[in-house]
Amino acid sequence: MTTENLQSNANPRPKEIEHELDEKGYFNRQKNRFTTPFGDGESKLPIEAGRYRLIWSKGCHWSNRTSIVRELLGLEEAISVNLVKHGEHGQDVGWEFLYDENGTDPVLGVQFLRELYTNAEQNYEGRATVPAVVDITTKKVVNNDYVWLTNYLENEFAPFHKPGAPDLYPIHLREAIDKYNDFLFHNVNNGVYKAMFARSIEAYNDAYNQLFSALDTIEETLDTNRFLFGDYVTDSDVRLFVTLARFDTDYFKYLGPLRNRIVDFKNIWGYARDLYEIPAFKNNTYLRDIVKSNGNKSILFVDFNTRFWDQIDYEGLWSTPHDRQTKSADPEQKFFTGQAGGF
Ligand SMILES: N[C@@H](CCC(=O)N[C@@H](CS)C(=O)NCC(=O)O)C(=O)O
Repeated sequence: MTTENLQSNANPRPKEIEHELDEKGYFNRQKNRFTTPFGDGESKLPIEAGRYRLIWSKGCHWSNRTSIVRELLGLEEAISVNLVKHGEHGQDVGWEFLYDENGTDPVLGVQFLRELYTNAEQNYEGRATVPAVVDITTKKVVNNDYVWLTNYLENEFAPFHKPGAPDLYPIHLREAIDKYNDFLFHNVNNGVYKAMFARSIEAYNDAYNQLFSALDTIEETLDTNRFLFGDYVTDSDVRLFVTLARFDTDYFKYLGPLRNRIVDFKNIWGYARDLYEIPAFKNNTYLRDIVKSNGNKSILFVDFNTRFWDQIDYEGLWSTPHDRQTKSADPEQKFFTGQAGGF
């Protein structure tokens, strides 16, 4: 795409460092703008197969969790997807449909994710983020509420689940899963960003300590549990996995000197590989894209990823055997489908 062409419908992207830092240098994430829930009733988004399109990006764990759950539940026919990425034109204009012919989403007919946000709200001023669920009939973003999106797919979209789909959000565990997800959000999922975006050493230290303390707690849980809630994968495991997949591959570059890597946590690392074996996790985890190498190798001081991304077999590493099944009373099954004895 030429710069001229780009400028005609692109808008500058609002910057986190201008809008999402408090006076003490702590990162405060913007609120999700489109939070209308899916479900029955006038004030909700109707549940219909083929009506919605999920926009996500390979590097973004907030959106990756939704793409994994969509495939785990067999919702590929009911909810279509497309990927966005950033252009290499040096302009900060946010997500573009660059995987598509002419850089245009074939269903929605737009080049920039931002267009779908402004279709929904003409003066939308926030960052146009993924995940974004777009109503194909109106070409408007209708939900970007990454907090609850996977839960909508698990509950409200149940009529479209494949036969034998896993129950990732069993009724009797919902309260506990919600609570755990909140812990994961503050300490791990957003915890990494609080450390990476902190602009005062005080804010950084707080976030860093919180993050590693949470990882220590998780390591302990996974010493006895195969997955966070025992023998079967739940929504919380998806949320933890997507951050783990980015830790030693990408986040380490911005986190500063690491106390330890994910591969140094015996239980967490085995657990991450156990999940990676599941096709829906593997198919939606683009390790090489996460590693991202966009630097220049020909100068002396080059970042680790740029030097080595083509020499490290990330997929091989993530596929090394583990013995996590020994921690389960139902070692052959990773999912509760409602058919087994109980959760
Ligand atoms: N919707 C949330 C979280 C989702 C999010 O931050 N997604 C990132 C990618 S991981 C994104 O789309 N960023 C685009 C941008 O900042 O322009 C937010 O507003 O902070």
